[in-house]
Amino acid sequence: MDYPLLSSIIVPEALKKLPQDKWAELIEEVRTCITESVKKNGGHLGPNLGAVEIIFACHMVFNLNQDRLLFDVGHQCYAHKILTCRYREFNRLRQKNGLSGYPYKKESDYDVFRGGHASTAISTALGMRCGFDFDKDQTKKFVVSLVGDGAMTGGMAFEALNHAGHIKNNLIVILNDNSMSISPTIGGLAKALNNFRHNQFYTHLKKGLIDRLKKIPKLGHKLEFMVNLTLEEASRIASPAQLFTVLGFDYMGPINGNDVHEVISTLKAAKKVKVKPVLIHALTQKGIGFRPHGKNGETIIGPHALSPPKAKIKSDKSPMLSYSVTAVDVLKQLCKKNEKVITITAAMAEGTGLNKFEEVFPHRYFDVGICEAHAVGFSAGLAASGLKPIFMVYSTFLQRAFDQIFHELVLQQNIPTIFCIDRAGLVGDDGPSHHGSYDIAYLRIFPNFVLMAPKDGEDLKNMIAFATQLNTMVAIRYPRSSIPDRNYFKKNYKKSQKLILGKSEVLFKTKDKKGICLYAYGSMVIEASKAWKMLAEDGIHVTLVNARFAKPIDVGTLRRLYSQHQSLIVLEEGIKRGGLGSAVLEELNRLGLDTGKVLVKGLPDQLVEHASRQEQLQECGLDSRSIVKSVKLIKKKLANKRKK
Ligand SMILES: Cc1ncc(C[n+]2csc(CCOP(=O)(O)OP(=O)(O)O)c2C)c(N)n1
Repeated sequence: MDYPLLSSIIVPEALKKLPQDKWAELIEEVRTCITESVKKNGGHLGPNLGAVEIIFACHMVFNLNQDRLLFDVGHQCYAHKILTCRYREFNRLRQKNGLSGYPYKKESDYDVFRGGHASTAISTALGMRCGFDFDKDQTKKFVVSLVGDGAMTGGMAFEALNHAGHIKNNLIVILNDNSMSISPTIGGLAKALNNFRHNQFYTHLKKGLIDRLKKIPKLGHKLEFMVNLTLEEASRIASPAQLFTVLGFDYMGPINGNDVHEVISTLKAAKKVKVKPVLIHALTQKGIGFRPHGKNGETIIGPHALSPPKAKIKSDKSPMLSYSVTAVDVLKQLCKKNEKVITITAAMAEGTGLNKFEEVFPHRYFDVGICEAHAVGFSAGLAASGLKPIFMVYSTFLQRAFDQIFHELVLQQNIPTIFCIDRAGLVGDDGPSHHGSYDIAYLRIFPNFVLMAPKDGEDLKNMIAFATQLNTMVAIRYPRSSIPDRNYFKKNYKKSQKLILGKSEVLFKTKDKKGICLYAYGSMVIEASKAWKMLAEDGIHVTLVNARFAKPIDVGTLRRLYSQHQSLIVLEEGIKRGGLGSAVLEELNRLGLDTGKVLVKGLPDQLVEHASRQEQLQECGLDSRSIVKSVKLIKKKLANKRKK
């Protein structure tokens, strides 16, 4: 693909020299560059196409080598990457060693904060703005944050707005309002924004009146001013403007966020406001310029790409079901039998598959918006009223609700709530902001939590049903991956064992007296099983255990396995520090046993960058081949020891 205008911009500042009559052409190049890359690599097409003009305008109005542009979530920053001279690498977006799908400071100084989670950018921008005020050389720097209407519904965004109104400095917030989160935005704010968006009457009335007044000689301009003022005031009474002005913001808008000239003139006006934060309300269209059938009519990309891509499982050859889809199927069955079951999502109905549940049970489903902390509090309330809430949530986003897990659930002692934790483990191309690395470690510390992970669809089904019978808090984690073939484990090992609280499932027991035991949790069972097969082909027979529980752990079986094997390898797709491996070490230590026999293989104490999930598993030594290597290495070491 040729990008003649983009290639002429050697440094981002050169953009300002681009003649106005070339702007539309450049914007078209940016859109093509985005679409071409997403077509190949997946990514957030809709939000990025919708934000091109706003980002272009920011580059025109601000000096972004001095001023700061912060992206909320960061999933809409592609135009910014392209305009900051990264368009050549853009075709490797989200690939191993390629560009990240989010702002990333290591890539460019124009990326201020690394992104991924929602509702954070007003806080960080306000902090920076205040920080600059401490240094006389930096007080003139502008700090701008670009926030979507979905992200604006998050608690942290509201907290930051509240604080910004109090601080009274010239923070600029651009509300990119496309009336969509991933699905349509939820809640009262969304409704107010939407009403305003559809209030064509107001906009037309104002424009028509002013155009006519302008024609009246002399008096026209005075009247125009008064009419403008009156209509502005009238609009404020029942509009989101009221919310933002009450909080202390200067509200500008609504403007057409896809009209570059309108955005530029509004940004220039915002720069002049000195003692108040400004909120620019920009209406944009998600996916604008998107041609689903390409220029020549060929289908280039599925419509879902207007939202973040669903759990596309690139590494798997067969069209197998994902854990997410299976979990929702199980919930639908369960719901028919148990009228107390209620499901909750925090704006991730599509990603978790819960939209399919809503189609069948709309009254047993809540989407609370991008508000995980609220979702946990809300679930606690549902449970306290006798229902069985099941919160379907990505592991990384549940982190938002750490204190609510403690205060609204654990502290209450009898609030049985279920978390179905999706994307638990490595997630592939979204990278470190989205890995579900920490849930085992941060849930294991709480009393009365039961932590489970299925090895396959049958386990998942049994675990969800089992969780609804337990009178406590339960977390079931599963990966961003397909479910193993339903006969896989039956074919290779004996019949699956009944699910009993705190009991693991021994799939194969070696007769080798100097044997090694693989103690695998959830998604690691399939990798361990593949390794088991490869090892068997080489004449090495290891014990294979499906741990099933990370809390309570199966101390009895572990003790037995410990005494019957030369070495125990714990495998988990979660952070090594504090995870299941730590739990095993703690228990063995408590029993006074030598923990030197135990090897813990899990996620490292560092960030794992974007790549495919399979590449990441390999990088972390968690794929079947790496497990084989570890077993052989231990065998060798043990043999050498015996020789000495
Ligand atoms: C804390 C958190 N929860 C959930 C998500 C998943 N997520 C990514 S983008 C998005 C929608 C954001 O909507 P909006 O801010 O309106 O931006 P748009 O995509 O519409 O431009 C969601 C829910 C997230 N990134 N962070």
